[in-house]
Amino acid sequence: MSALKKFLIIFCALLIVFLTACQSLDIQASPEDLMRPPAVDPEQNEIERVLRENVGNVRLKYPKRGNYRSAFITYDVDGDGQNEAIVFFASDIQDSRVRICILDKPNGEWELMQHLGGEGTEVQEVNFQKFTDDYVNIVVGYESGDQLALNDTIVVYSYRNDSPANAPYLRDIYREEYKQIITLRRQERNYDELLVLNNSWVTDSDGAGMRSAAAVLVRYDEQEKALGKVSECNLSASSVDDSKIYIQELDKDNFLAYIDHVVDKNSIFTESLVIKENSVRKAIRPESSQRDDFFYTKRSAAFPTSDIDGDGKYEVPFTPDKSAAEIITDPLSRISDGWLVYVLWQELFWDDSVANKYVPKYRTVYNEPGQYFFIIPDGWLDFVSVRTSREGREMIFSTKNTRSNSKDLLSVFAMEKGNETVSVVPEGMELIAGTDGFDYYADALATYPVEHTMESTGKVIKLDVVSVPEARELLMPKSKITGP
Ligand SMILES: [Ca+2]
Ligand SMILES: [Ca+2]
Repeated sequence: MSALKKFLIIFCALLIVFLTACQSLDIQASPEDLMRPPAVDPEQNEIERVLRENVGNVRLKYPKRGNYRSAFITYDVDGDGQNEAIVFFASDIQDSRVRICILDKPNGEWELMQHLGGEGTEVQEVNFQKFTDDYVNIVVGYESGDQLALNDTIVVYSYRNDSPANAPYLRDIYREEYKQIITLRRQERNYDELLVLNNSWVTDSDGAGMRSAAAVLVRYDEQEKALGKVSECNLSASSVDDSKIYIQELDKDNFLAYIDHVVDKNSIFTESLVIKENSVRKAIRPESSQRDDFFYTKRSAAFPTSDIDGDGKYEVPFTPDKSAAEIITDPLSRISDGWLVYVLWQELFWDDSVANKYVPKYRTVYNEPGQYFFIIPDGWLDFVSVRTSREGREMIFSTKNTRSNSKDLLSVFAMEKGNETVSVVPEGMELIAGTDGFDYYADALATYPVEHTMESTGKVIKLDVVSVPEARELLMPKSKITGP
């Protein structure tokens, strides 16, 4: 071995030792390092110093949710190209009410400009929105702190610092009771509007009180030169505390809002609203044949409003029970296997008339043990039934003839990953989809159109079969359905 080769071997060996040592130094952090708080922004330190110098040793309040959760929120509210700082605090233990304060740099150094009493005891969320051309507004959701309160409060602030002649000032320009808030931006206007859901207490004609709820459209009014309520619509729910809202663009300037209201811990129903021009109102009108949202959309809480086919429009699921099934004449709704749920996905047909209503889009069978939906092809309606096997995770579709001449058409199967008891893929099945929890398989049990004799008339029809590639399009794992 030459001297050069020896040198190279030793050099490489040393290099490896050196690199390994570097790597392990990188990875190993001492417990002290891990316990050290993250480095604090010096600007935040300065803001905090100025704040405490002016208002004393206060307790800072952090927004509980939303995009801005820092105790020191910096944003260019007045549009002068330089950020202001918004801070929330409570002054002492006795007085837990939140105050909002704004700091700015009028002369290059942070100064506390103003602080105002907020509303309630905690800050839920903070947003910056543009309701007009002029400037950005600060929208703050305050938690009331009162267990018995029906609502919390949203307060909209403006901050102006645009004239040397006037002192900068922060003021509240709008407040509204709220439980849920959604921002709407109409392309035509290019400004924000708010859809506010809140609870209320109404008294009926007998003088009895009952809980109610409403949706309020809040917008800047050009005539009034102020932010205000432009429209209000009573809702069918008695509370919007846990309602979920899904917004869909109807056209460039109008929206549909689907609200999943909680009925009890197991069930929900959907109310649909249209937000058009200066109004918010129910999409399905009282004079419509489908005026009862509850009746047409009540279902298990396991099925939220979703865009199941990803076309940008929401579908509202419905799991009709026996009495509903008699009205929504749908033979599949009588599926009574404990593993399976018949789910009818409806689309809201909206044409701005009283004819607005839900129309069936997909008829599906939901397989609970395998967590998947299977869309029933239109040609199968009335003629096909389904049974389960393999701990409920396999569905076998067959013609509805009497037992002696019933023919199997298709089998779909969900194999749970890592499950020991069902670990062998049934023979002949092909993999068609997969998720973190399951692999999905299908097998076409009939490969050419099947003759089916209708029991009532004796008429013979030819039923289309579903191939494995077609089954791939019809099976939807629940975890892959896009929610809000
Ligand atoms: Ca600014
Ligand atoms: Ca859709």
